Amino acid sequence: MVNVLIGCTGSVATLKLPNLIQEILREIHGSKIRVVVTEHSKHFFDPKDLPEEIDIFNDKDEWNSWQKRGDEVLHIELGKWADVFLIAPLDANCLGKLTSGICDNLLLCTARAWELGKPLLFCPAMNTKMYNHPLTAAQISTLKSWGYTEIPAIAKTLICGDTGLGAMAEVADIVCAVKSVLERV
Ligand code: PCO
Repeated sequence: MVNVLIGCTGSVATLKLPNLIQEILREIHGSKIRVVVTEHSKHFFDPKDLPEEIDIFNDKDEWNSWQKRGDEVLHIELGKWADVFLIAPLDANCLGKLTSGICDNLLLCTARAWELGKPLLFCPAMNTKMYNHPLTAAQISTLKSWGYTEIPAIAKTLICGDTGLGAMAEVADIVCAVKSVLERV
């Protein structure tokens, strides 16, 4: 049994979420999945395309679930629940926020409170021009210095028509990376 928390950010690569979930459920036996989304990521998928049993958490859930002292704090509970945190895709905005400790949404709060002893994998995805900015490599290496695992972006023709680095890794390669990290735990 392994609890996989998927984090989705506002990159168009969130389009791949239904496929990513399907492949994790198929390839990682006994996996349970929860999804934590940013507001912008919601633009790129329809919850109806995900298996019914999968819970999707957003910023409103964080605030609605806490009413009084003693209530659970959602970003802490999600971190406790998860054996592995897979942020796929990680867009340029959340990459920058994550490296500097900004946690102004549920996904980033969950990451900020993540226990470094547990695996966190991230899949950068952004336009090539953003990807090529020196900030990207510097920020990715900061995340790696904390022990996080990069599943590197690949080169292809992006949704906007530009060709180059910045596309999210293929779903099969993401699932392979999660499996191999879990084997080492
Ligand atoms: C924005 N960004 C992107 C980001 C990353 N793109 C991708 C691929 C998908 C289709 O193969 C969306 C997965 O293009 O990861 O395109 C402006 S161009």
